[in-house]
Amino acid sequence: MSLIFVLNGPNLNLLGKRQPEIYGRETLADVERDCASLARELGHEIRFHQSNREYEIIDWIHEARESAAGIVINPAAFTHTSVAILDALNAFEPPVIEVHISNVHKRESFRHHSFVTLRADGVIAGLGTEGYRLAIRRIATLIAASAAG
Ligand code: CA2
Repeated sequence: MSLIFVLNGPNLNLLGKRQPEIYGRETLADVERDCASLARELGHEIRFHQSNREYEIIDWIHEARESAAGIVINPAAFTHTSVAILDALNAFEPPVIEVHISNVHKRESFRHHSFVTLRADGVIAGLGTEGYRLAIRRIATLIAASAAG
């Protein structure tokens, strides 16, 4: 059994409560529940966090260095601004999958650039909250591949 960190950036605590036309109707608690149950099915465990503060996300990435076999991250608006989150992820060796609920490429041009993409092993955008579950599946595949050598 491996531990997968699922990290969420600013304002994602509002998921399901505002702008359902962009982000859907599922709340972050729904996403956490679904990710936990899928991870369990795949023989893994998740640690799920959300913060509106950049340093907390960085601290969780540092914590993941000690204990996690992969990170699923939706850095939200920090995606487009944070060299600090990129630097923290660059110090984390196992797989990283970047998730965006909306299709950032169909939106304003400032959302087209991601610092995190420079480190991510894969990027999922525009598949709604299902993207989180797909990212967990991918991390599980990569964990199995690395265990098989
Ligand atoms: O599509 C995504 O998942 C984003 O990472 C979401 C961020 C946005 O800044 C990125 O460009 C794309 C925004 C998260 C805010 O989430 C809300 C959810 C419901 C209501 C209001 C904000």
